[in-house]
Amino acid sequence: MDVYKERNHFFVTKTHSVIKKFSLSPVTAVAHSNIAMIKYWGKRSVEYNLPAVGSISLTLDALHTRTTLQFSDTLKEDQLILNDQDASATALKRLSDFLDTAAGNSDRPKAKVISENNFPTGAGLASSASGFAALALAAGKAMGQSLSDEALSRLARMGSGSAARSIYGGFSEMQLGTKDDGSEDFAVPLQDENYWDVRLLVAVTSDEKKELGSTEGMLRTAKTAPYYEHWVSSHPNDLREMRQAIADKDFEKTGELTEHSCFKMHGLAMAAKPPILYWNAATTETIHRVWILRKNGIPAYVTIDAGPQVKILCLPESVEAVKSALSEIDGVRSVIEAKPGPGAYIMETVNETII
Ligand code: 2P0
Repeated sequence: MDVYKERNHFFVTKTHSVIKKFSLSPVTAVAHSNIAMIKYWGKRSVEYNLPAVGSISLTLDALHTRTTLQFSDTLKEDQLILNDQDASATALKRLSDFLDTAAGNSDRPKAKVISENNFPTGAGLASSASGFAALALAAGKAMGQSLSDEALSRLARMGSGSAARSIYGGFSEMQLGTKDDGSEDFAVPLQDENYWDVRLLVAVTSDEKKELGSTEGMLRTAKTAPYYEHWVSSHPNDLREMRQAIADKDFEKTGELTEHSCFKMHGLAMAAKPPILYWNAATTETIHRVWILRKNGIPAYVTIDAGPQVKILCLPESVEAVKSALSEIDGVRSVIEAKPGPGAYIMETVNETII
C-alpha cells in the first residue's frame, strides 16, 4: 500500500491500483431509529449479515443517533466514544470491523468516532439501527464516496440488519436478496414521513442493557426453535399484507399485522432452547392494558423488540388516552412519543476537529 498526504486534508491509499481518498476533516451524520412492524429475526448468513426474512418498519422522529467521525494520519488505533464514555472492547471491535468493510480492507487510516443517542442504548430501542445508519453515512462521506441510498442501506446492513431501514424516513422495507454476496439485500422506501400521521408511544420499562444480544438470540432461535422454518416460509405473506395495509392507510389492519408479527417473533424466540424472553413484568402488564384500551374502542396496538420496552402504535387522537393508561402502570418509567421521522442525513455545518 502506498500512503501519502495531500495538503493535510486527505489521506490517500492505493491498493491493487484502487485509489481511496479519505478526508481528514470531521463528518457528522444523524440517523433516526426505526421500529419494525413486520419483524426481522434470523440470518441466512452471519458473515455478510444477511437476513433470513424481509421486514417493514417505521422510522421515528424522537429517537436518534448523532455521530461524528474523523480519520487521522496520527491515530494508531480506532477510538469510539459512545454517550460520553469510552466504548467497550466489543463495541470498538464492531466499529473497526465495520470501517474495514466500508473501506474495502483494513489498510485505512484509523478513525475517532463520537456517537450519542438521545435514548437508552442497547435496551431494545434499536440503537444499533440508528447507530449504524449514521455511521454508514459518515464513513461513506469521509471516504470520499458518493453513495446512493441503496448502497448506503447495504453498507448500514453490514453493521446491523435493522440499520438498513434507518436510511429512509417514514415506512421502509428491507428486501430479501437471493445472492450470497448480499448485493440485493438493502432496504427501499415505501412511504415518506409525511405520508401518514400515526404515533408510536414507547413505554420504557427498563434502562438496562439486554442480557442477550439480537444476533445471539437470532442464531439460537434458528438452531433450536421448532417453528423456525414456518416463520421464514410464512413471512412473505405478512410483508405483502403489510405493504397493502400501509398503501390503503388501513390503521386497523396495520395494527393487527404489527401485533401479529410481534407475537409471532416472540413466541418463536420463547420456543428456543434455552428459551429467550426479553420481557419483564411491566412489559406484560402494558400489553394487557393496551388490549383493555382496545376493548374500550381505542385503536392501539403493541409491538416489542429484543428488549422489555413496549411500543404502542396509535393515531394522534388516541395519544392522550394511551398515555393516561400507561401512567397507571408502576413499572412504566417513562413514555416517549414519536411520529414518523426523517431519513438519515449529513450535517453540512463545518465541524471542529475531534482529534
Ligand atoms: C427488527 N430486531 O426487525 C428486529 C425485531 C429486533 C426485533 O433487528 O444482528 O440489531 O445487528 O443484524 O438489527 C434487532 O437486531 O440485529 C432487530 P443484527 P439488529 O428490528
